[in-house]
Amino acid sequence: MPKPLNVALIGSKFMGRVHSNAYLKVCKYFDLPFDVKMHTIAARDGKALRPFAAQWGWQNWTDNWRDILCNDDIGLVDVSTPNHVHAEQAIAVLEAGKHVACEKPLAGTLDDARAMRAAARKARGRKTFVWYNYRRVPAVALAHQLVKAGKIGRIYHVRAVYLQDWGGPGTPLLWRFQRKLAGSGAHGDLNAHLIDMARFITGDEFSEVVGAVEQTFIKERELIEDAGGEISGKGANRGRKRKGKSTVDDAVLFLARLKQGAVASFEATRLATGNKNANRMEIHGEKGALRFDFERMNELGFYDATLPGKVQGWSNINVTRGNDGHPYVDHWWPDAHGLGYEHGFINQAADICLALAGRKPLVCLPDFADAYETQRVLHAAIQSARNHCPVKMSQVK
Ligand code: SOE
Repeated sequence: MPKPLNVALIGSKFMGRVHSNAYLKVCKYFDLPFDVKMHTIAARDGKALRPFAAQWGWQNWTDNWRDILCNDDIGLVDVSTPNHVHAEQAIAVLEAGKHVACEKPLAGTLDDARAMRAAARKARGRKTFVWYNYRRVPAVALAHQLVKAGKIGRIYHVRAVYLQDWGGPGTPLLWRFQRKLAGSGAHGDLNAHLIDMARFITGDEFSEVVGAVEQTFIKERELIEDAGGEISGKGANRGRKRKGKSTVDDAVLFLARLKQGAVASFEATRLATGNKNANRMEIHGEKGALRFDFERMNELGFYDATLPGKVQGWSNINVTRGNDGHPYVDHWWPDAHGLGYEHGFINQAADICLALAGRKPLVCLPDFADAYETQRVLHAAIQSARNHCPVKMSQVK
């Protein structure tokens, strides 16, 4: 019988629900070295905690996350709170001798991220993870495997966009629009994913941000009672129209160079009208190309330029076939039954369990040091936008 892994989760909003679902399901679909126990949920809103715990099957609940630190039964703590508390909570967890899995981005600022990396280095034997969930969408994991196998050869271009449109004038002043809570807007929220995915799929690192533009289109937003609310802006005071200043970007676009010579473009926006969650990437190489769109997440476009010209063309791989070795899908459904957003998180919960048991996850898991590299690029892009100049990564410590 696998030994129990008692998990505590801090945060009960959107990611709190997604991660609760992952811990609830992971042992049902993966044969793991641990029996994952949903030990404690912690969140500020004490009133909502009891029903949340009952709904998801958390054994205990507390409105003081620090209660978790002194509970020796808890082995892994999941930090799924707004960006400005990632450092305080993750560092306290590491200092309490526990493993930590933190939501992305690592932090709202490079300074916070650096402190988290330092704490991880000091915390001997404690493992750290960051929920860059798109690495475990089977099509993205397959893209990583194909590039690693040399199927597209030398990479010339990475072209990445993350287009959403929920950030219009009617969206209230959520925490995500307040720099002191989020650090940045669409940039740290969405370009963070694109940078991580580009690093993960290409296996390359950034050498320079050549130029960037940062734009806040909507300068003021309606104040609401529950600023911690998520995208839907639940709790908006429809009656009162008091407004507050948005202090983050609605969109950031930047151009970059990768160390092995590729040139890359990135675009993150919450105002791409008509696009709901279009996390799209195209990678063009000497021997072929790949393209992915999360809104068609079970498919991967592959162009094999080594075939005879007359038969070259984009193939659309339906990445749902476990018998063909498509990543993760053998734990799920038969061919072409498809996976959803939540499965990437369940796949990551499984890989975290494997890593905690000293076993190799199916594809590499980002720890705090890895995620710090993504945070450096986020920082460099903002520096480039604000100073209207290129920023070499060697300048960003
Ligand atoms: C909002 O932009 C959001 O929920 C992001 O925070 C997630 O990381 C992304 O996966 C979906 O959109």
